[in-house]
Amino acid sequence: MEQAASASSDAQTQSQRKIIHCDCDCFYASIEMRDNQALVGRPIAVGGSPDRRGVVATCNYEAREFGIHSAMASATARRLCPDLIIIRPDMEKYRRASEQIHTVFQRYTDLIEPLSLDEAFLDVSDCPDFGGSATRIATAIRKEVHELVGITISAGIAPNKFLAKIASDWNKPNGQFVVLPEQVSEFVAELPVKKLHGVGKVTAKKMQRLRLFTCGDLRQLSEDQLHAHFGSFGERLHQLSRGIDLRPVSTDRIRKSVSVENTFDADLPDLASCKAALVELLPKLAKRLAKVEDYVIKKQFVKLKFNDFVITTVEMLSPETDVENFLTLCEQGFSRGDRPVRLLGVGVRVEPLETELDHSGAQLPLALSSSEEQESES
Ligand code: DCP
Ligand code: MG
Repeated sequence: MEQAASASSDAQTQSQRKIIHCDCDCFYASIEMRDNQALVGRPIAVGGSPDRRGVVATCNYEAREFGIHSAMASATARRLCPDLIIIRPDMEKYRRASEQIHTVFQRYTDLIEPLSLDEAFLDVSDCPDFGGSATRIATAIRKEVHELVGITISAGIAPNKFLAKIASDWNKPNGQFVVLPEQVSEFVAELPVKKLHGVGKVTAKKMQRLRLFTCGDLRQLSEDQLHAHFGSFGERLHQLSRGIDLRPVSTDRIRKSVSVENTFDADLPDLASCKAALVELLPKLAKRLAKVEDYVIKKQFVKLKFNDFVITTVEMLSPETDVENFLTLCEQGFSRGDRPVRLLGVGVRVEPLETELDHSGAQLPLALSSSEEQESES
């Protein structure tokens, strides 16, 4: 057994990190149950119609008892559970819930790596709240998400992403699980190889033939032996089977836009008042942009929510935050509703600097695009 010897400098580095993996419970289904209490306690799925060869995007835990799961044909799901209620997805609603959940995350850290609408890694190593206890931070996040969004979320707390992700599944739904640095070796030893990222059906079969069932079994092999069996993946297996994962929480993917917005106590009655309010928002936007490193601006946009909650966003390609452009966008947005405005936002779409260097010097044509959506506030 050589695993104890692997308290290498790598393992020591990672033991100082505190990573939380948050994952909402049956996300789309939870949102639908939140919005229609009559669905609570009954088996429901969100997905396409069985008559149109639709598939299940997700289902609640009641439906899971019948063997229904994501990606299953809706027709099969209905056969397994004739009482199954199938609801059409409302992506806009799920996106809005996801944004709200992120506002909770942002209270604790800027280091957030979203994996999907309902899932993210948070690095809370430097968060001073609750005396720096990641366990208590996770509890607070789960409570706040429940209060703000009305759904439950599970969390895994560990010294790295690999373990945090596994841990968030351990006490699902509406639970959390902690792997303390000193528990890593024991926790991973018992873990089935199938739980390792990158071990699919084929690799799992091969491992079974080699009588490698758990990470503890993998640890019996040297790095060279793992390399001989699994090629370049061998090195990763050597690390993962010891609970080592040095991948940082990467925020790159979230930096898609920077914006500020304001909901006004009294609706802005006309275009002139919108323009005046917009100009007042610009210093705030500049302040927020000053905190973002290594980005280039790709677009400017203006968002308006009218007094009937219809939202419209107007954007244009632009490499800067030009005031005249914002005012033009505001005019265009306002003309789509021509009625009082309750919320106004200004922002820019950004990309990391490296992307820009790839095509530096390219002239950006001026173009306009837009989107309009109906918001049903609850
Ligand atoms: N989703 C989808 N198609 C899939 C898998 C998922 O459309 N094949 C959608 C619906 C889910 C959401 O993504 O609600 C999140 O996916 P998860 O894998 O986290 O599953 P759930 O949140 O639904 O359930 P769990 O409680 O297991 O996390
Ligand atoms: Mg989920």
